[in-house]
Amino acid sequence: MDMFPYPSGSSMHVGHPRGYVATDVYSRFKRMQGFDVLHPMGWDAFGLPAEETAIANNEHPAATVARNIDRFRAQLTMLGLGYDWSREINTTDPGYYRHTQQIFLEFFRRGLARNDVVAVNWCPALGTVLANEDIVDGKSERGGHPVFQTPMRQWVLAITAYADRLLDDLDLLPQWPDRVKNAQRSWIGRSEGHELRFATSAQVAVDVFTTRIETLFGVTFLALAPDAELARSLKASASNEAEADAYIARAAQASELDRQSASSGAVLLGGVHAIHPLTKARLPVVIADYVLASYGTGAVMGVPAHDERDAQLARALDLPVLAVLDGDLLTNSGSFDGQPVQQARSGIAAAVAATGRKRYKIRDWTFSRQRFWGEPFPIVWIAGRDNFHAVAHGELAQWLPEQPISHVLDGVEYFAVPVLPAYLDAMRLPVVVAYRPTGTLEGPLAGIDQWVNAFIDPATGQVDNTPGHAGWIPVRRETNTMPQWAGSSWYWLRYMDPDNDTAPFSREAMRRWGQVDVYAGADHAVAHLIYARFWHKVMYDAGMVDFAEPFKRLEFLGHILAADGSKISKRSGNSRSPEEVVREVGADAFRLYEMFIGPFEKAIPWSDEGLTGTRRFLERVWSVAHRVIDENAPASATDALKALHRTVDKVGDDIEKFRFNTAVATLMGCLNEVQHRTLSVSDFSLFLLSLAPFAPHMTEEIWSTISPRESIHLAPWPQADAALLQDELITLPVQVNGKLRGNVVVKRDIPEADLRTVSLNHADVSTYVSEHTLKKFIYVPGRIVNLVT
Ligand code: ANZ
Repeated sequence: MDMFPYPSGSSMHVGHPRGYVATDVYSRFKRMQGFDVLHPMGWDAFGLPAEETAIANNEHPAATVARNIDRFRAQLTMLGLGYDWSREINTTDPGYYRHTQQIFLEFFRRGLARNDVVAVNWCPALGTVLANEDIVDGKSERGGHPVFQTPMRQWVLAITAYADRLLDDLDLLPQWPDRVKNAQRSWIGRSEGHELRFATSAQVAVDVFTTRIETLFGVTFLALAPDAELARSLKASASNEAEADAYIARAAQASELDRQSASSGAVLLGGVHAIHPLTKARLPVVIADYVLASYGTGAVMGVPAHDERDAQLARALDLPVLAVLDGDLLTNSGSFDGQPVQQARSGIAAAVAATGRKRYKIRDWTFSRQRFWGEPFPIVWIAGRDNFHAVAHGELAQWLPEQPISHVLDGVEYFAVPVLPAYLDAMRLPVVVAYRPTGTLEGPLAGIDQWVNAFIDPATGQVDNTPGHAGWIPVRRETNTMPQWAGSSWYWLRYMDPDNDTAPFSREAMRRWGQVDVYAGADHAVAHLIYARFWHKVMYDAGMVDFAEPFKRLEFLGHILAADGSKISKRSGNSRSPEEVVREVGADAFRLYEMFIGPFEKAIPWSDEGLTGTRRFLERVWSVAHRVIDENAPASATDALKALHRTVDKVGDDIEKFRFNTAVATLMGCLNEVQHRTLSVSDFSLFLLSLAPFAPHMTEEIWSTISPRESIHLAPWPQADAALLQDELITLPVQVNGKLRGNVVVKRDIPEADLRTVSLNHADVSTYVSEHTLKKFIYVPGRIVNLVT
């Protein structure tokens, strides 16, 4: 499976298809090996870019998207990418997103979807709230507009409830690159520490979270986040409340990211102090913007001797610094002096009755957007508790969370009512062209009356626009939409059962295909992978899937760059269209070039010369093939035969490992070796079969002469003859302490770790040395193995 594209622009440039060609080669290879291969493609088409293009063109985003998809699909088809188009999906198709809505209802009923008033990243220029990952250096990632923190009612998904599993289950993924797993680990950011309480002079206790409780005797102040509730209550007791208010207001202007990189200092609360739980010393209390309200308890015990940010603050406000660690031992710490850190940690925690706590960097996921072009939430709001109780029964009650969700508007309490799966047609986006961001905190749907106003049948839960049905109760549709991440958080499952209109996918289809065996795409995908894994685990808990992780193996590709090493982009004018390239050299040469250009995971600049090279290679394949067919020799020269078998072996191995560039190099080397030799048609077929996944059109054309009844792409992948690979095997004498004890026969390029195991396990060697007694393993490559006990 490819990470499906985002058809926002009108077409692709030559860099885009690299990953698609790779998965195509891989799936053709797997199909030849006899696997039943599902290689699908679809479109991730909700979101800001499509909406903005539509607004600029003054048309409905569905029209923009349809046009872009047609162009993208034509381009992919032109390259001979063997997708099963009968399984094509489009996240903006109502037949798809009704299931996204239905899966959201699983979050809702499990209490994993909240409705909170939270400080959100409000971007006036885009007219929307952005997720933290949509912001770079305090500006919107798209367009670089300023972003402000504003409180707002939002849908929030409780991803933190899954933080431990998202972290621990990374161990179930040996076929993921380590750096990706590490990126996920640091995003989740679990730290283990303690929470402890400080009394204050102001009748309010301050709880702090620390990962370094052994430094407790070094605490010289407490620091509170400006936007934490605690700061508000404590500053009210301060002698300089006005100054504190001004500081809090100033801090609110900056985003969290700004605050961490460029702190605007701190303010000392006059006349307020905290009490050290052991020394009973009076500690100053400050409000400081490097403390985040959303992490830990929103309060920090300041240890300037051992923490850099605390040290900066102590310097700025001229607060004392007290060192309590000397290397690994405690000092200035009363009865704990001289203890090592580990021991002091548990001792001090016990002395102050601190609770062990795990904390996470990851936040609950602000899941609503104030845009038009997204999945509407399958939620309507009903006024008053009586009305809510009138609908909350039967099937509808099964979709309600334990705690009802409500909010108050103009003095009326509104309750969130799920729209049942059977009635989700009522939650399709309206077909209006004239919508715009409202410029207020609310999205465009809030300005469309026929969207907002509806009725619900208390008997069945059906939602409809028509007034006048007896007994139906007026409701207001939710006007927020889901973020772009929603549609891509479950799409692999939809490919397995794309036409199912009663459920997102059937259990049989899910069991038949199971996990995605290989997932390939760009490596900016940390957020996508976390969200997808989260949704998958919720579906797992809901009994919808029976495997805990969605993607078994992950392969990241490097981008193709412009000739000067810069990023290919339409704006910089350095992009070539795939159409142009295909017209010049053909789709096969283009595919072969994208695979040959360099290691799959490395970013590589495009080169027209390289392209000409692969084109010439294919021309030689063509003429050698026709010479061989015309000559129709009964047998091949022995050395040529060996070269062919080695090639099949190596190319298969390389494709399996996503080493496409060395596979192509092997094919090129092989052609050089055999092109002037006598070759039988059936032996040369080995070459054609191993080239077929890379150059599907030309090999098929040649194959039609050799084997007119069968497609080369359905022919079995050839098995290399082990006897002909013989001279790849070498015999190595194995010595133990300088005495010859046996010989091992191994592949010439055997990894040393394997050679070590093979040598130790040799029957005549193992009597003299074992894993335990082995001191030294010495390998003189190609000559001898020496084991020293
Ligand atoms: C005392 C201390 C002494 C700390 C020391 C560190 C070093 P990680 O590892 O990232 O979880 N902290 C706690 N809550 C915070 C908040 N809301 N905003 C900013 N900083 C906060 O970091 C945990 C440490 O970060 C905690 O341990 C606390 O400072 C600070 F030599 O407590 B420490």
